[in-house]
Order: sequence, then C-alpha cells, then structure tokens
Amino acid sequence: MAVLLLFFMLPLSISASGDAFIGVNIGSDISDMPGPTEIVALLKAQSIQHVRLYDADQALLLALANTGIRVTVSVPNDQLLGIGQSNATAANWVTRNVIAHVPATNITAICVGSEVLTTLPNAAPILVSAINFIHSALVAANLDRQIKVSSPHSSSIILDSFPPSQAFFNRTWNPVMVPMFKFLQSTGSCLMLNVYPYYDYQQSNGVIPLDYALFRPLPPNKEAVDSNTLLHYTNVFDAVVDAAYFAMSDLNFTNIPIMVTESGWPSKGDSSEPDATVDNANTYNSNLIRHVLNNTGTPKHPGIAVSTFIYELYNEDLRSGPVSEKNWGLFYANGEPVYTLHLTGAGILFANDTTNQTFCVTKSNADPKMLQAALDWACGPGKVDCSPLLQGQPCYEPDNVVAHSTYAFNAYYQKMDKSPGSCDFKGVATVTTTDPSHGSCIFPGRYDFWSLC
Ligand SMILES: *[C@@H]1O[C@H](CO)[C@@H](O)[C@H](O)[C@H]1NC(C)=O
Ligand SMILES: *[C@@H]1O[C@H](CO)[C@@H](O)[C@H](O)[C@H]1NC(C)=O
Ligand SMILES: *[C@@H]1O[C@H](CO)[C@@H](O)[C@H](O)[C@H]1NC(C)=O
Ligand SMILES: *[C@@H]1O[C@H](CO)[C@@H](O)[C@H](O)[C@H]1NC(C)=O
Ligand SMILES: *[C@@H]1O[C@H](CO)[C@@H](O)[C@H](O)[C@H]1NC(C)=O
Ligand SMILES: *[C@@H]1O[C@H](CO)[C@@H](O)[C@H](O)[C@H]1NC(C)=O
Ligand SMILES: CC(=O)N[C@H]1CO[C@H](CO)[C@@H](O)[C@@H]1O
Repeated sequence: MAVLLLFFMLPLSISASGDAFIGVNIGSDISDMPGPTEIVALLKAQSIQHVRLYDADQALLLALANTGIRVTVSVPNDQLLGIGQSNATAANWVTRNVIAHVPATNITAICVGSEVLTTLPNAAPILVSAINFIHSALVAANLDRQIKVSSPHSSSIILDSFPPSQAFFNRTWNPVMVPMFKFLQSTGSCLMLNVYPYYDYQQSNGVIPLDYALFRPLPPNKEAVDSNTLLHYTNVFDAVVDAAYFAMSDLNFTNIPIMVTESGWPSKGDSSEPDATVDNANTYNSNLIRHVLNNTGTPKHPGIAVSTFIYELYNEDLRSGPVSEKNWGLFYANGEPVYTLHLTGAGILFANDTTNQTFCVTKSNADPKMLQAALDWACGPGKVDCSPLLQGQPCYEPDNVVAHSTYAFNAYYQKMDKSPGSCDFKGVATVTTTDPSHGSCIFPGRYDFWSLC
C-alpha cells in the first residue's frame, strides 16, 4: 500500500527548486537607447544578476560576456513563423544567437515568442514546432540541460481565475497548451507567465482593492478565501500564479513550475490612470521583490520558488498607447533611477539602497590555519554552496585561503540573514560595507541563488 501511494504521489510533486531569483526585463523602444557598455555598467552597479532580452542583440550579448549575469534571450514574434516552419532556420537562429555566445555569456533560457496566443494568434499553430525546433538545436549542441526553452504567455489566457481553484485555460488553445505542457514536462522547463496585478486591478471596476494588488496588508475580512480549497489569498500576484497551477492541473499537468517573465507597475499615467504613480510603483515592485526573494511560494505551493522578472529596466519612451506604457521602468534611459526601491534588508540586489548593506570578510592578519579550518567548516557543516570556488569557476582566482574564506564567510553570513554571530568564525571574520565582489565573482546577497528554470 505504501509503495503504491509513493508511486502515485511522486510524479505529482513539484520538486523544491532552490531559491527564487529576481531578474529585470530590458526593453529597447527608447529614443536615446543606452549603449551595451552603459547597460551592463548599470546592471553591475545595481547587482542585477538576471536579465531577459526581447531579442538576442549581438552587441549586448557580447557586453554581457564574463559578467556572471544570467541571460534569457528571446525569439521575437516577427521571426517566429520562419522558425516554426523550418528546423534549419531554427538551428541557424540558435547557432547565431546562442552557440556564438556561450559559455562566455551565460545564456540560461530562450523565450520562444512573446504572448503569442494573444498578440499573434495566427502563429499559434506553429508555436510548439518552433519550441521543439529550438530545443532540438540545443540538444545537438549539447546545451539543452543548461538552457531551458519555453514561451511566455499573458495571464489573460486563464479564465475564471478567481477562485483560483476553478481556473482553466481558454479551451480554444488546448491544441497548443497540451503539447506545450508535455514539452515543458519532458524537458524540465517551466510555464512562463506574465502577471500584471495593475491591469487586473484596473479592469476589476473596484472589485479588487488597491491594497490587495499592491501586496499591502488587508483587514482579515477583506482577505480573499478560495471557498473550494479554503486557501487564503493576501495579494493578486499569488492568486494569479495559483490560478495558473490550477489551470494546468485541469489539463492533468501537476508538476510544471512557473516562472513569471513579466510583472511590474507603471510610475506615471494619464488622467484615466490615476493609480499609475511613483508611490504605487515603488510599493508594488519593492513588495514583489521581497515576496519573491522570501521564497514564500504561493498558498497552493508554499515554498516553491516563483522566480520573477520585473518589467522593466528602462522607461521606454517610444512605446505607443496610454502614458503608462512609457513608464514601467525602474530607470530613465540616462541611468537615473525613477525611484529608489524600499529594499533594505532584502539582500544586495539593487545596490542603490545601500543604507544597511553589509558583507562578511576575512580579517587581515588572520592565521591561515584557522582560516582553512573555518573555510572547511563553512563549506561542510555550514552548508554554504562553495562550488564557485572550484577550479574553472568564477571565484577560483585568486586561489588562496584568504580570498576563498572571504567568499565562504560572506555566503554563510548572507544565508543566515546577517544574524549577529554569523560573521565571526572564531574571530577571523569581520563585517564590512565594501562589496568584495571582483570580476565575474559576484558575492551573493542572501537570496540571489539559482533556481530551476
Ligand atoms: C530537419 O529535419 C529533417 C527531417 O526530419 C532532418 O533530416 C534534418 O536533419 C533536420 N535538420 C536540422 C538542422 O535539424
Ligand atoms: C478564448 O480565446 C479565443 C481566441 O482568442 C477568443 O476569441 C475568446 O474570446 C476567448 N474566450 C474568452 C472567454 O475570453
Ligand atoms: C485528466 O485525468 C482525469 C482522470 O484520469 C480524466 O478523467 C480527464 O479526462 C483528464 N483530463 C484531460 C484534459 O486529459
Ligand atoms: C516570508 O516567509 C515566511 C515563511 O517562510 C512567512 O511567514 C513570511 O510571512 C514571509 N514574509 C513575507 C514578507 O512574505
Ligand atoms: C539600518 O539598520 C539600523 C539598525 O538595524 C536601523 O535602525 C535603520 O533603520 C536601518 N536603516 C534603514 C534605512 O532601514
Ligand atoms: C551560469 O548560470 C547557471 C545558472 O545560474 C550557473 O549554474 C552556472 O554556474 C553559470 N555559469 C557560469 C560560467 O557562470
Ligand atoms: C539615488 C541614487 O543613489 N542613485 C544612484 C544609483 O546608482 C547609480 C550608479 O551607481 C548612480 O549613478 C545613482 O546616482
């Protein structure tokens, strides 16, 4: 009996996928588009370690080489038809835009198209072939394990999304979604979803409270409860992600993780968009980052990482539509912040909020034997991921006990949430405000680790 139970339960569980990360989308509809070097300088200054591009811009991919930054590239919608109709075109795309850049540029995922079902429905019939052709080209280059393939969808393809337990995908798209989920399942990839509580709030005609969209605390009587599951929802983001999990289970797919490829809030709008304000944008994005990096997961899948890319790095002044369309960015094109996120205590991401940013380093003149012992402890019983210190990895050089123990001490300190006593190591370590990162060896903030997809 117990054996049978296991047999049925195993395929149903989403494996714990490590810690969630926050990344940033880089759109380029900008009249004064910063050059690749400026973009990379901004990413480094802000400790942004994951980015998503809407294409595979050669110059930017080159500038991202040897930075340690993880890059998701995209097949733009206007190239999708060609790629979905010809495996040779797909293979060429992968050769030119991926193989030419790895491993110097750490490409970790490929988005095939963007919101194809809702913005380019005539390409829907070839979407899964495009995904398969791109994947086959990666397999041929032996890159399929390190580079995941998926396609970002608008959350508007989920219908009846509250209560989340009743959600399902618009059945029109089942002939696309079912083979796509089979692909994602068999390749260990994830469902990519764009989640915009701003629009859900705006379109709800007052049904959704602003606080619920902004992750602000709600009075208990305002909390949304799913009457089927009795799960409590304290914010729209979680409700939408759970609606996607439930919509997948409606199609009998229960072990595919979700990555949010876009989420954000505009900082400015026209007179019909009164909630597009700097305050709301700052509140939403700060709370979103905290929520994601806390690895809270969602009510349906607590603790399961939902890595998220913020939309977006720069304001895109050339975008058409309402004023808000041009104002989703964290930065102006000149690199000035639109606002400074309230992120103290959330790790070293977005270094602009540096007030309380601290690192743990080796004391000068510490005894090398004590350092070695402390290093061994940190990488062993201390459970620090010391793999970046191995030969060929970014923090191997300089290969000495002082540099290596500094990396390990800091990783332990961040892992312990900078708790008092976690930067001591029998007196050989000390706290500093200077970031010890060097070259492509980036010292982790507490939460910035790799996760599944
Ligand atoms: C494309 O598919 C054809 C037929 O299945 C196969 O013979 C060919 O090798 C494939 N080409 C590439 C570049 O994968
Ligand atoms: C489902 O998708 C089809 C095709 O885009 C669309 O015409 C239809 O309105 C959608 N259904 C709902 C309920 O949104
Ligand atoms: C899901 O599985 C159930 C139980 O095996 C089955 O009745 C149902 O038809 C399946 N649904 C789909 C969409 O395959
Ligand atoms: C962080 O996660 C813990 C449980 O893992 C939870 O109790 C807490 O409310 C979360 N905090 C935020 C800000 O989400
Ligand atoms: C920095 O930390 C100190 C001590 O924990 C705290 O009092 C202060 O409010 C923090 N500063 C900010 C900007 O959060
Ligand atoms: C590339 O990124 C992956 C995922 O974060 C990581 O495991 C790997 O070590 C990185 N490779 C390099 C060369 O930095
Ligand atoms: C508000 C603020 O401190 N902005 C700074 C953020 O970091 C960039 C790059 O280091 C600076 O240019 C900004 O002045």
